[in-house]
Amino acid sequence: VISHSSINIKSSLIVVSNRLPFVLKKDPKTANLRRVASAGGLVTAVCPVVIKGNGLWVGWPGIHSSKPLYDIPESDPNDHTPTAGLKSEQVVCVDADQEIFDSYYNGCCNGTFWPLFHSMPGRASFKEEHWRNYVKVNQYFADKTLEALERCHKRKNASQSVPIVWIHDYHLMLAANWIREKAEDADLPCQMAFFLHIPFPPWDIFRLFPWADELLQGILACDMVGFHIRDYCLNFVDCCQRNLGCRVDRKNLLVEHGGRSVRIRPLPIGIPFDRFVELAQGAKKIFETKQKIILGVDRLDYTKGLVHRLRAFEMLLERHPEHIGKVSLLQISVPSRTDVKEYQELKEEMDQLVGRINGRFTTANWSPIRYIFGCVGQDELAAYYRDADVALVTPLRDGMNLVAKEFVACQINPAPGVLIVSPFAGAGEMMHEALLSNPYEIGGAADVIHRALTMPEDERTLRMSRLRRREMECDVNYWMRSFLKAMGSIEEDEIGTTVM
Ligand code: GDG
Repeated sequence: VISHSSINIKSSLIVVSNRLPFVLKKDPKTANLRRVASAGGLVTAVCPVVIKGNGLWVGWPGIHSSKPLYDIPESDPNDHTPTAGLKSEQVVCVDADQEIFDSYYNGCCNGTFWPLFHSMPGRASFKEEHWRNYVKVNQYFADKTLEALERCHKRKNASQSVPIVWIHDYHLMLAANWIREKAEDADLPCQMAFFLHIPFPPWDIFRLFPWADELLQGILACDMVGFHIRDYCLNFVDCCQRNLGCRVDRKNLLVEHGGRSVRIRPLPIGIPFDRFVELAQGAKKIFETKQKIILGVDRLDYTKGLVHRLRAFEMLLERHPEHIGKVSLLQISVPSRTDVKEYQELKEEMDQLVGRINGRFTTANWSPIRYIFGCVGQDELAAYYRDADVALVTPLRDGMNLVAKEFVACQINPAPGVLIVSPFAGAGEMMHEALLSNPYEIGGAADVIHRALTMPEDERTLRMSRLRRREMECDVNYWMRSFLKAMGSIEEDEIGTTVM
């Protein structure tokens, strides 16, 4: 468990995200609800700060209920995840009619914003009904956040600064609008921030969205807006200037809107580095082979460049046949959005391609591709990260990509492997010692894999030690502290130093 004891938070934090940090499941026998915690890096870093500052978390609990959900169960005594300390009174559930929620979530969030913001407008649908339901659900979230803010003000002590409302991701780009309006009317002062986990696209893509201005106004209702990297910040600033005619300051990343100056900040997310190191130290060895392993770990999503990756690996075996029988690609593809047609089609395409490549190259004692369609446990994942010779992180577009960071954290062996990363992932922007590979250029990607497989050990060691040092220092707690500092909620000297 990561300790935040060093952070002196001046205000309570209200986190607003589509999902709560746990889901509620109904016990089939008793019909009672119980919590099932999620243990992602975000939750690990943010939850302790919410708990410590006596803050709240507003979100959807993963089930629709006919009655409003006020009685949130306390956590299970065996739950040792960071959400366990979150008391039921620190949780505010948002719910909506299932049809409205589906239209908001599958229609607008995943059918429009996900492809559009990943610069794939051809895959985006623009339906007015989905947009109307997106507006509605964002209003529900705003109402519930107001409830949370009221609770926070009631128990706020005199020494605390005003609460911080921190809204997450593309599901909730409008909510701040109504939160600001209603909080002002109800005299419930707060500071508001928004963080986008996916890329913010260039203006020429963004403006395809018919209600683009409303989105910008929604985000600009916040006092501070964070993106992973500076490019996304600049895209956003550009859109504010060109769509809304705002006055902007590109150097200092400021946007004037509604008589306020909104701060735009690059806040690259990190991972719980120490936890991954521990996992890697404790994980059992899984590979029993002397063959080299190239590893891919992704949700099965069209943004992750999986088809391109398999083609590049096939090209490697064509161009450099010396690797045949000596190198395997282990691809773990986690099922995602499986009820959506495009994702089903992608699965079909992957199944066929894996079958074709394996059919073409397999010998009696070796297969080129090992393909897992499913989720593996974190221990197992850490063992793969630790023992792989090459990691292929080659999305067509990706906000950051945590897999690249988790791989380097787990590379604790004296003779480390090589990270290959796409320049179109936020991670590609910061992890300078990785090999860059353009996923669209299949032949070039094959050559980069060959270079990684034949790289001398001293070069691998140098590159990996620098990569690891950066991720260790700029971990997810560093991200959390940078956010609080940007909100003026902790002192400068609590941030520590950085290596970029
Ligand atoms: C969004 C943005 C941004 C994967 N397979 C297994 C497994 N995983 C875990 C990894 C990693 C996470 O899933 C995937 O994170 P990514 O960052 O790669 O991707 P998104 O889910 O698309 O996340 C992204 C992120 O938000 C944070 O801001 O970096 O750009 O798209 O943590 O470890 N975990 C387990 N088994 C698996 O098989 N246990």
